Formats: sequence, C-alpha cells, structure tokens
Amino acid sequence: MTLYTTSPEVQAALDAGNPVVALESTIITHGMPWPQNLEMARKVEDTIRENGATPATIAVMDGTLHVGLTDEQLEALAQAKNVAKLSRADMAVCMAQGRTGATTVAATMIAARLAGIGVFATGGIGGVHKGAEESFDVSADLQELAQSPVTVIAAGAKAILDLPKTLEVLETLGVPTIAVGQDDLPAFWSRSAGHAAPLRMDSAAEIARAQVMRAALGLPGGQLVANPIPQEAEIPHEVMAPIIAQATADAETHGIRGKQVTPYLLQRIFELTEGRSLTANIALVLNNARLGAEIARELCTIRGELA
Ligand code: PSU
Ligand code: MN
Repeated sequence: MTLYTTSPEVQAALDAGNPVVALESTIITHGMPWPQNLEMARKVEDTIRENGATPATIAVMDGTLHVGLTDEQLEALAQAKNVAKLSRADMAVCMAQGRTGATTVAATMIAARLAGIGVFATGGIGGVHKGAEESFDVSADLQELAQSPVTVIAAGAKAILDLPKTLEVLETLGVPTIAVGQDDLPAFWSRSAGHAAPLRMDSAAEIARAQVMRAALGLPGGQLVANPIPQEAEIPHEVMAPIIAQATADAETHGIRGKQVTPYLLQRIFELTEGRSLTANIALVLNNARLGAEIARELCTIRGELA
C-alpha cells in the first residue's frame, strides 16, 4: 500500500535536497470562491517557484493523498463540489473510503511531515473561536502545531477567533508564536489587533535556525510564524471589527456549528466587505508564500552546513 503520491516536480526537489514549501487545499475549496480560488492557488505556486523553492499543494483525491498536484488536479479540485474538509480526525477515513478531501492546516502538516517537508505557507490558521467557553470550538490546528515538526507561515490568526485565548492555548501547548518584523501579533486582514506577540524574529535565517534548534532539543511540534499582511493590502482593524461582529452574529442566528463555522464566516465577511476581504486574503497568502520559500531555502543551507 502506498500511503501517498508525490508529483514528479516535488519528488525531484526532494531527491535533490532542494527547498520545498507545502500548501494546504482547504483554502482553495472552502476559503475562497471560484474562480479566484484557482487563480490564487496558481499564483501562490508560481510565487514559490520565483523565490527558489518548489510548491507542494496537498489534497486527498479519490482516496489518494497527493503531495504536489498537477495543474489539471489543481483545477479539478478548485471546481469540485462537496469536497470534504479534512483535519487530523477525518483524513484516514476519507482515504479509506476513496473519497476526495481538502486538507486544513492540521492535515497538511501531517502530510508534510510524512513527505519530509519542513515548511508550509498558508493564509490563517484555525484557533480558539469566540465563545469557545460555551461551544468548546478549538481548532485541531493548534494541537497539530504541538505535534508535527513543521514551520507554518500564516498572517496570524483571523480576528474571527479569540486571539488572546488562541495565544494562551498555543503557549500551553509549547508552540512558539513568532511575529515577523514587528512586536504585535498580525491579525490576518489587519497588521495588528492590539495584541503583543509572545516572540519576534526579523529574518528567515533566524526562523530556520529556531526550527533546527527545536528539533535538536528533541522537542516535537512546529512553529507558528505570523507574517503581517503588506501595508498596502491591509484593512485596518477598526474597519474589520464591526464586520467580524456582524458575521459572528449571523453565524449564531443561522445555527452554524463545527466545521462550517470558518467557511461560513469567511464567505459572510467577503459579502459584507464587498469582496475587499478576498483581495486582502490573496495578498497575504502571496506574501506568506514568499517568506515560506525564503525559510525553506535557509533550512536547506543550514542542513547543508550540518551534513
Ligand atoms: N484561513 C483562511 N482560509 C481558510 C482557512 C483558514 O483564510 O480556508 C482554513 C484552514 O484550512 C484552517 C481551517 O486549517 O480553515 C481551520 O478550520 P477549523 O477552524 O474548522 O479547524
Ligand atoms: Mn472548529
């Protein structure tokens, strides 16, 4: 039984010891509307190539776990209906049933670890939802960061989450949350929502070194790298706050629960901002892809020096 399939492009990069950056697919199927989702996915892959690394988009298609998709597969996934959203709990079931599913941050980290990929770029991670003291809605992404040795580059946690609670859980789990180039925790569409980040680093080389150091210390798990959205693409927190509050109230009114919460909120915020949230979302993902490629390159340099 082969557990997963690597695309020829990704296999060649791994064989040569060249930098590879993993990419998730839930952002394609559940995070953005067609056809912007496909455009975004292609641009992210190209950005990684332009920055000297190989992209490996991860998804389960007809029961096979793919590490690296062909352009045809990417397009099929972007258009597919009823794709499952896979986290740690559902991945094996989807594969056993021969079905198709998109990987969240947690599931993508699991696949990256299997394939020996240490760096993964995305938009935002899941976290502790507002009202979690009632709903218990805490994303499995946080647990995964504590277990799988992958550095995840995100634009911080979305402000649809309870950011202080998310930071607390990450700290409890022993996950370093590192803001890049600023003291505040980036808040996805906004560069800050007024919360200080626990850690700060200013270069890709430092971040790569910390990842190697963590492994050398025998610590499981990865790092959360919070890269602020570029200034020109940001939507200020004052603008986002009432929109997020409205979307959260709408989710409550419509009884949205569980896995549907994040996709519902993203879609509702897209409507309420008349598409502006999507433009910002795409800009921050591309920015994270650039940094991811840089960190993956630094990681290769360090590993080369150690070898
Ligand atoms: N951030 C986005 N778009 C997304 C997600 C995050 O901008 O689609 C997805 C990621 O795949 C993340 C998931 O892992 O939402 C978290 O879902 P949940 O809160 O149900 O764990
Ligand atoms: Mn959840």
